[in-house]
Amino acid sequence: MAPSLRSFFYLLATFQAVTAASWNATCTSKSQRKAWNDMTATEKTAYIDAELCLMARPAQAGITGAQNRWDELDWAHIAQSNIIHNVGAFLPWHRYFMRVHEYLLQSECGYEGGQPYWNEVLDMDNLTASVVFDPDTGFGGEGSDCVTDGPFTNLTLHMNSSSTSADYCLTRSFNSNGFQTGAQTYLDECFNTTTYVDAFECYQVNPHTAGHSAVGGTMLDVVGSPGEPLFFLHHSNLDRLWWQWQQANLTARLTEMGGRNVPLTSYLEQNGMESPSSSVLDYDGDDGNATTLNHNLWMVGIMPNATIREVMDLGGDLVCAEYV
Ligand SMILES: *[C@@H]1O[C@H](CO)[C@@H](O)[C@H](O)[C@H]1NC(C)=O
Ligand SMILES: *[C@@H]1O[C@H](CO)[C@@H](O)[C@H](O)[C@H]1NC(C)=O
Ligand SMILES: *[C@@H]1O[C@H](CO)[C@@H](O)[C@H](O)[C@H]1NC(C)=O
Ligand SMILES: *[C@@H]1O[C@H](CO)[C@@H](O)[C@H](O)[C@H]1NC(C)=O
Ligand SMILES: *[C@@H]1O[C@H](CO)[C@@H](O)[C@H](O)[C@H]1NC(C)=O
Ligand SMILES: *[C@@H]1O[C@H](CO)[C@@H](O)[C@H](O)[C@H]1NC(C)=O
Ligand SMILES: *[C@@H]1O[C@H](CO)[C@@H](O)[C@H](O)[C@H]1NC(C)=O
Ligand SMILES: *[C@@H]1O[C@H](CO)[C@@H](O)[C@H](O)[C@H]1NC(C)=O
Ligand SMILES: [Cu+2]
Repeated sequence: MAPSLRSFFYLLATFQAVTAASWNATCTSKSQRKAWNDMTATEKTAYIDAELCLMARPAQAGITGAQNRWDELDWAHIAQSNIIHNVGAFLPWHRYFMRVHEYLLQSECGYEGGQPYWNEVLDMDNLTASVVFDPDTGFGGEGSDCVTDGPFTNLTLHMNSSSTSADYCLTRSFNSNGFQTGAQTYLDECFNTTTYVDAFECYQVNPHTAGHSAVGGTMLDVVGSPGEPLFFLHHSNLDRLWWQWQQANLTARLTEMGGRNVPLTSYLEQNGMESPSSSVLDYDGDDGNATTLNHNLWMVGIMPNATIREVMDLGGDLVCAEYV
């Protein structure tokens, strides 16, 4: 090979080595998503540092009031909480949200790993002893006014259900009892379901609620919980559970979607949510009242709209990840 050509390939290889981030291109190198308890101290530090980087980076999506990338991610969830929960798109929307978060870490904050997950079932016996709450290598512990130790001490959030210029601290209040619906018997029950509709309802009600209740505080806010960094570890774990369910009959479940596309009135009332507006419903991509593979997944302009079809395969071009 001519020297110039060789150095060209050398440069290309170097470039690829430091450029972990790839968006929606042919999936050749999947993000390795590890359990927090399996990560080295160096890997944990890299992830936490990248989270702090997102919180320090200027807003870019043109969302009124957003002061940084963290606020924008929070807003993507807040603005749509009445259309991404209690519906078929619950699991796919949150899968896409995990991917967008992971991609921002990789593309804007130099993070080279994959999105970690919290393997919650391992911590059922002793929530407070979980490695995720370690103040030095994890996310820190409780705080009823503000979290008081760890990297997110006094973390200030700016988005809530009624304002994009709020100013409040991240809080946590552990609840071991509330965590118990994440136990193995509940996971087995969900894994055992045969239709997507039964699966999503099951995963949402028990394993999903478990992590939100367990951490408490901001995490318990059905609207603004992504202000809590542990949200992304919890929802990646939930996504992993859905993927396990899909893998149990992959040929069928790579395309199996369904369920209502507007939450039950009782759910909206219970959570003090307004009915979704026609500006969202008119562009949902579905023909009727059921969630389809054509359903539109919106990220408030942080990244392009996707369809549910694009996120069904965890190892497909858009998500390009695997749980290890
Ligand atoms: C849980 O772990 C904490 C910290 O390691 C310990 O102090 C506590 O006694 C444990 N609780 C139970 C019920 O084992
Ligand atoms: C967090 O805020 C409290 C109250 O304002 C303050 O006393 C404390 O020093 C702050 N901690 C850090 C690490 O900034
Ligand atoms: C949201 O923040 C605004 C502005 O600080 C405040 O007035 C409002 O009470 C907050 N809403 C909720 C639901 O916390
Ligand atoms: C799984 O489903 C089968 C058939 O419906 C039932 O007999 C079994 O008890 C279920 N197992 C679990 C763990 O839910
Ligand atoms: C996979 O799902 C399809 C469609 O529901 C079904 O016909 C088939 O029996 C399933 N295969 C297994 C191994 O469960
Ligand atoms: C959609 O509406 C039809 C007619 O009211 C009903 O039979 C069907 O169950 C609904 N589908 C969903 C997913 O809610
Ligand atoms: C993306 O989805 C949003 C929400 O439904 C919609 O308002 C917007 O027009 C879509 N953008 C594009 C480029 O299709
Ligand atoms: C991913 O790429 C495909 C093919 O170019 C395109 O149709 C699709 O809109 C892209 N999706 C996202 C979310 O970027
Ligand atoms: Cu959510």
